[in-house]
Amino acid sequence: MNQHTLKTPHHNEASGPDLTDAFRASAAQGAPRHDWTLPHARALIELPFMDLMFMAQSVHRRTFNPNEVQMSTLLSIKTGGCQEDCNYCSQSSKFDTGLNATKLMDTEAITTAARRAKQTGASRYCMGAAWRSPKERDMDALCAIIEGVKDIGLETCMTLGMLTEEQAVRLKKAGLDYYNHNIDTSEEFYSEIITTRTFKDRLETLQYVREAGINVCSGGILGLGESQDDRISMLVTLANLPQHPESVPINRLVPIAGTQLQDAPPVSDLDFVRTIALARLMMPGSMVRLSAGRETMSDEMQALCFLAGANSIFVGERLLTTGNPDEDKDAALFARLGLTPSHQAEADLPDSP
Ligand code: SAM
Ligand code: DTB
Ligand code: SF4
Repeated sequence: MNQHTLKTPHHNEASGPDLTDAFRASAAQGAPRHDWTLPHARALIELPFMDLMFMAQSVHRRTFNPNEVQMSTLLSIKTGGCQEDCNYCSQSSKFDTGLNATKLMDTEAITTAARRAKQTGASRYCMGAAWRSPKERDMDALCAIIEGVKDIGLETCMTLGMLTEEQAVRLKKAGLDYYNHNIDTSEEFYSEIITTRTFKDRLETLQYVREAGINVCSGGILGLGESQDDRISMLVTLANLPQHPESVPINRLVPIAGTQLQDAPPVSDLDFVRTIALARLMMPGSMVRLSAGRETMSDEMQALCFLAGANSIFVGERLLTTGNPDEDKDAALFARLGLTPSHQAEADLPDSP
């Protein structure tokens, strides 16, 4: 690297190089750490944009092929009527969003949809349920669904709300590969967004999932009215878990009419890209998923997200209840950027404890 590749380190006159330099140096080398603090992470996200992008892309290339992006498909297996009050969500029964609530889908209907997804190139099938937590009476059906989707040759991921320790173990035994459970935002801002559960509840489920041996998928949403420090704090929590999540979805809020956040001011493109870069630097071995909100992103904006280290997306015309770019549009984007679908599973990656 020549002297113009990164901002010169700053020195504290009294005590020599300050700790920020140590964090910055280890981040530049892609060394995973679990002792992040807000000021040290802030010093990275506030780097000049070119330095931040260069650093994030350099770290990205140490572990990943920069021209490959993993693709997952989503299916809502139980829609609407949720008891939680997440104030961004179309599926909360606290808001009138015009959504029809459904029961848990039949295993056969799910496996039929999964077979179609496999044909379109997805390597993982993610199934979401609008539950606070699964009921014991649903567990047999959930296990049968996991077995059916695995038989098709797809990796399985579920997001069902909070789990008990026993439920996590049962899902693992049925063959579940990943569990998605987002912390959504910072601990400090959490109660502004959700009041029917706590940040601690979320962390507890993540611990059960990890202990059961299921790969962890956990991230959040930008555009909830949070500050930059809230975004940084959310990533500090994720990066300071005993093991980094294998997968970190970063969603841009899809504003839903009827919810409390229907008119939330959108997060700027460059602030979104900076947050992706910070996630890449703080969790260098994790897949960073550019999740909800791609319909509002230009090709150029998505290219910047991939340059910042995002390497996974959801494909297919629907997310859970909202739209996603259609397949032809994504195929054209991949062709423009010279990207190819990756089949690398996070679980195959070098450990980033
Ligand atoms: N009910 C389960 C739960 O909350 O964990 C699983 C489904 S929930 C819809 C999965 C995640 O989708 C949420 O944690 C949130 O991060 C994201 N999400 C939901 N609505 C969204 C929206 N309107 N825009 C962006 N992301 C959203
Ligand atoms: C995640 O972080 N994003 C996905 C997945 N995990 C389950 C869900 C996005 C939902 C977007 C709003 C909707 O379609 O209802
Ligand atoms: Fe329910 Fe999940 Fe939506 Fe919250 S995000 S209201 S828990 S479906």
